[in-house]
Amino acid sequence: MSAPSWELPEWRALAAHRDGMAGRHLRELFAEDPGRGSRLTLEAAGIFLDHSKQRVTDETMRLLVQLAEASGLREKIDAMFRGDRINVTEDRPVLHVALRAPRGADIRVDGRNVVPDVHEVLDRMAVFCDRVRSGAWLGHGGKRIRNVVNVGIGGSDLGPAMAYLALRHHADRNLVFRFVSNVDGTDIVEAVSDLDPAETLFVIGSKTFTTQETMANARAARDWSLAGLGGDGRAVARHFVAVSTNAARVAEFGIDTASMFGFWDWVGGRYSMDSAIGLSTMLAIGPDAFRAMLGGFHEMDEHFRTAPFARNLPVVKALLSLWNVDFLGMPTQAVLPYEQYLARFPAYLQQLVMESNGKRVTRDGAPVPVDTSPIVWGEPGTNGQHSFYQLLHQGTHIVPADLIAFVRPLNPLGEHHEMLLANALAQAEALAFGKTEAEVRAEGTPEWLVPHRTFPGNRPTSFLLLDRLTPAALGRLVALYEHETFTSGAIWGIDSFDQWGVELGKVLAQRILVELTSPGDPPPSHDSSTQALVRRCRAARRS
Ligand code: G6Q
Repeated sequence: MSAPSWELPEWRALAAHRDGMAGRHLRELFAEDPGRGSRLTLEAAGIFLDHSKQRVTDETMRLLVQLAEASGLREKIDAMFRGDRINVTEDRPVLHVALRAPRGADIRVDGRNVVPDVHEVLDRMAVFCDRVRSGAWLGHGGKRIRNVVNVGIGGSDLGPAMAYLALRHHADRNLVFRFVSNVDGTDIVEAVSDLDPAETLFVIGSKTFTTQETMANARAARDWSLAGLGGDGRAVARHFVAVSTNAARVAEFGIDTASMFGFWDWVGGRYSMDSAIGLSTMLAIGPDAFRAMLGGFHEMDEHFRTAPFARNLPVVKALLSLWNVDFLGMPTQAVLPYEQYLARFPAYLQQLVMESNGKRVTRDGAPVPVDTSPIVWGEPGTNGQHSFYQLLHQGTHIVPADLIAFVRPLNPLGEHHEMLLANALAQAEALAFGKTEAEVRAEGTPEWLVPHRTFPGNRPTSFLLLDRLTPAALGRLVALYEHETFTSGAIWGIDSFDQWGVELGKVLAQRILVELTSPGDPPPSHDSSTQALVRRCRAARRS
């Protein structure tokens, strides 16, 4: 087994290079090298990446690629695509790439080709979605389905909710979609308050079919549905379908397993929006557009699997992120889509990146002495410009940002799209080059205002430019970030596919639930703060 990345000579070479670059400003780097803006770019699978406004030189990129090579990235990519059990703590393969493999592909888990299974489920999903969309699938009272409510949380919610919004332009407008995730009753109450149970289909999405929040919401949905449909238990079959890997629990809940769409334990929750968990997406955009989205994913998979690292979009993006986090000491990462339909994309990426790489030990359990996942956050532009961009431009923290823009609008309207694009381009320019004191003075600014009106610049951005937000484009974009996340995790030597960090809170919540609802005062079993809060909640609810 190779040494951890931070012990490699390639890591030390990058640290020395960073020290040599200290104090260099993007203004100088661009002035010295006029070709930089067109050279430090990359294009693949319909995505153009301009990383010339990152704080890197050709030498930085060369050293970063050497680190990727020395850290065994090639072997790790091959192991994932081969179906090795790379999720070591859960002893599972990681094969979301099989979800979008073409029919004839051969990807094996324990000797069995899983691609035919994937297509069998996709075909069943297509038949079901066509029936609902055409009105052939009727509700219990004979009405056609007008509303679809996806019930799920985490990976069973963020992907479907993000994708529905992202692809809304391509969706059937005769269907209303709602997404319920939170165990806060408000979520489901508000989601169904204006819906007719006779026209409402629930998609219960849960890989395990045991998640507390989803099961509570699924039960509430069933109660609401049955109450509105005269209490006939047979109505469940017409108004509930399940997406899960757990047929036994689905049957126990009362959903016929004929109305269940399966997936497999080698699909992680946050990597599942292109599995049957995407049933609501397929209901919205139809089977053909869903397959086009899968085609986009697959295109990026193939690029990632085959392109040399220096020309490999996910690898280059991961290396830039590693450079910013571990060498330049910038722990956060903003994602700024200049596309309203991508409003939930930053939230989706928060889970993808931070649940995958928010880890502090290697796959062998040894502490990682360097920073791992960046803290991902963001909002669509131009809204963010009138809010937190102040900090991006003039704050004391430096926040690297991905700006994502599309050349062609989905809703052409006057000059709106040109204004949108102009703003995206202008922000990247302003963040990189800022405005010097001399420039501010030259505008006749009074001396006392000069520091306030100066922009330091040298704030790194990557600019991602795509043509149009189609289903295929969304597939390429999501796969880009999936593989970027994989690459970063591989270089840090961590398990990007488990999520033990969410367990402790779940266990404690179960215990506190009992204490909140027990008739007598519970014995002290917590720290004094938690204990007092439990007592206060109990007292307030009694009064
Ligand atoms: C994702 C995580 C997590 C998971 C949810 C829902 O990678 O595992 O967010 O998706 O906890 O789990 P279920 O789909 O099993 O309900």
